[in-house]
Amino acid sequence: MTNTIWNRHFETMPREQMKVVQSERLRDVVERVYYNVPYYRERMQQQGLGPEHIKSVDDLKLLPFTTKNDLRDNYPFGLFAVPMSEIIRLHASSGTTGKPTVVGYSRRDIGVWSEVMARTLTGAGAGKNDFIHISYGYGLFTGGLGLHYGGEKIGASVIPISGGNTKRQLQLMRDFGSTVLACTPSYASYLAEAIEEGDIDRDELKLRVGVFGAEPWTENMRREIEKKLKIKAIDIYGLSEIIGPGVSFECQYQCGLHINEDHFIPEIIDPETLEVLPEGELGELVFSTVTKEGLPIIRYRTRDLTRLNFETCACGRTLVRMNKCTGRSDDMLIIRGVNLFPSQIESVLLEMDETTPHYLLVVDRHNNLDTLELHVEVEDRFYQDKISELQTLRMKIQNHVESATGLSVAVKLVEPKTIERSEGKAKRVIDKRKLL
Ligand code: DLL
Repeated sequence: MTNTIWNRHFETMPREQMKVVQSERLRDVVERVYYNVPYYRERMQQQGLGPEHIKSVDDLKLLPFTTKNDLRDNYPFGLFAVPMSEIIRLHASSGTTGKPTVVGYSRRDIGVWSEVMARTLTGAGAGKNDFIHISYGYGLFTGGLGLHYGGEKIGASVIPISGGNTKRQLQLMRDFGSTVLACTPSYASYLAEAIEEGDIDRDELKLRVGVFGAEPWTENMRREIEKKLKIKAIDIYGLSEIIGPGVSFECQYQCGLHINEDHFIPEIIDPETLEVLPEGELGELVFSTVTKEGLPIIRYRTRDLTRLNFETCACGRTLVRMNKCTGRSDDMLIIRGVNLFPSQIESVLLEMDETTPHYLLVVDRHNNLDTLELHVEVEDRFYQDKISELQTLRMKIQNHVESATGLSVAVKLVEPKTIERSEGKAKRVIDKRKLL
């Protein structure tokens, strides 16, 4: 039988002992951020806190939160805790407006990332005899390289194909005999459809498991993918600010995602009151990284909504499990695996004087691929212009939005005052995607 636990010591550690490990590591990281990151030192001093006040994980609740905005305000490297000479990798993800969130890794951080990804892939049932077809994007996005390092660590044969060109993906999947597919769940559905309609038969492929994440997906979608692709579909979760993929992963039992809590300590808070909620309640997930060197982060508000389960799993792991994430406490959208805040669109429009800041985003899903349409009101004076000028303006908005967000978008210009005004919170998004 294949070994499905990569690091038995930490993954099956008695909970009391885990608390000791976490407390020791927490004391260490608090000291590191206090002395090396002025931002954290100031925040702690404002609260009258010093490293000596944090003795165990029970004191976590005393520490200040960190948000995406804090990262943006310290753009690009202001929260790094080691000199740049120690940073060997940078990644980035979308910020709420123009600036991305930048994350940096020391050599040891890359080692931790490989370790947690090795646990993830092993938990999914992958091993050194597998061929891992990685269709997550390579580049500033953490998906491709995260899976890549984990795949190499477990000794599998890694195929860094990245995204795009579905026909070629399927051809190579068949020719190389890929057994593990790593991509977003929506791309997995798309591939399943392409197989149904294309020249390659499912039975020519050796796929047996998929590791899917980077966006929310439902149990129905899982069943659909499992049926069509004839594989086991495993949910994997993570975020750039914490490390990338590798924060938590499902095991063969598919009953919650095990958090690598010897590295990332979770809490669940009420997003309104910011109070820590009792065990098992639904709320916003918060993480503190306790081993990261480059960008250690304290009480990071993920905005993802879920609940925690501390019971030992049938697989033997004692690592706390989080439920599948299905919602967020902010307005971030995930479109084709790319994170998008409506405010990013707004800031593009505000920079252009031909448009008004009234817009509407329409998100939909066709053939299992997300589509994005942007309706923009143009200034009155422009609406009187010739069609060709409106066409030029449309292309200009499209180019600006695409280069700011990295997403292709269909722009539709609408007459002034046609987008519904709201007295309360403006309705900027219509999300028609039915998560199957
Ligand atoms: O999406 C990292 C990743 C790559 C995870 C590949 C899994 C696989 P970001 O681009 O920073 O990082 O986006 C993080 O994506 O806060 C969630 O809202 C969402 N997300 C990630 N995984 C899942 C999942 C990567 N399994 C944001 N289910 C997170 C639901 C997910 N949402």
